[in-house]
Amino acid sequence: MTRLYNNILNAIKEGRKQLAVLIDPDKMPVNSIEPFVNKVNQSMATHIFLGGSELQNNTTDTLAKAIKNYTDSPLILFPGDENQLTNNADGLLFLSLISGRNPDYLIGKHIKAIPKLNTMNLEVIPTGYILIENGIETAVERISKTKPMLRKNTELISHTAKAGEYLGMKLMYLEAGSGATHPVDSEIISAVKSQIKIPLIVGGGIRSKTDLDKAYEAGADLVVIGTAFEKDETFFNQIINSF
Ligand code: 1GP
Repeated sequence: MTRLYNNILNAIKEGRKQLAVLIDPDKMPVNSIEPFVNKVNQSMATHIFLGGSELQNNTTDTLAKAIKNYTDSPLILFPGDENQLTNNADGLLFLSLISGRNPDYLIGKHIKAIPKLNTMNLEVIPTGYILIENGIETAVERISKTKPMLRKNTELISHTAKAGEYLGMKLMYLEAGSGATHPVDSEIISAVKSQIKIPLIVGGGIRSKTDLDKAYEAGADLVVIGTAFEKDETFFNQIINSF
């Protein structure tokens, strides 16, 4: 079952840039889903991602069900741990935090997820996850207890991505962290893009149409934006019919 992944590859082949709107379950009340998802539907967004590094109240399952009522866009889980898995989504980014050396986030939590995943029908997409320094400590750094890669270490970052590709990962995700003050630099995106053949996702701290275009121009195939939509839903107006 590789429908979601093939659609990502096809979009790249056809020169279509992709955008995922990230919904953090802790910040999205269920009764706000309908108006929010309607805005997503009218925008250039191609995917909805659902998840957070650490959830206070686990409403992922209820939210996933509600989201699917209002959209045909693919809903992909972006979970901090196995408790956020639900069969009400279409797919799962099976993230391995390859910028860090915490075994729990490289393989440990993945093993714990298997009993649940075996009962589900999600399209599981192996994804290399690389955390890049952004100026402030983000939730991923705090919770995973790993240090982000330094921005100046462009070569090491691109070698890490290449190693992930050789290990069989199907997507590579450059992450500055949710709410980052400094999105991933264009130089880093370009350097990684020139090393790998798999699709490149970029997220963290992207707050304007200019930031978005910069990430695409540097080589991002799919950009993820969460905070900018949470803080100001009028941001959707900037990206309506952007293609
Ligand atoms: C976080 O990359 C995503 O994992 C999105 O980040 O919330 O800063 O848009 P923002």
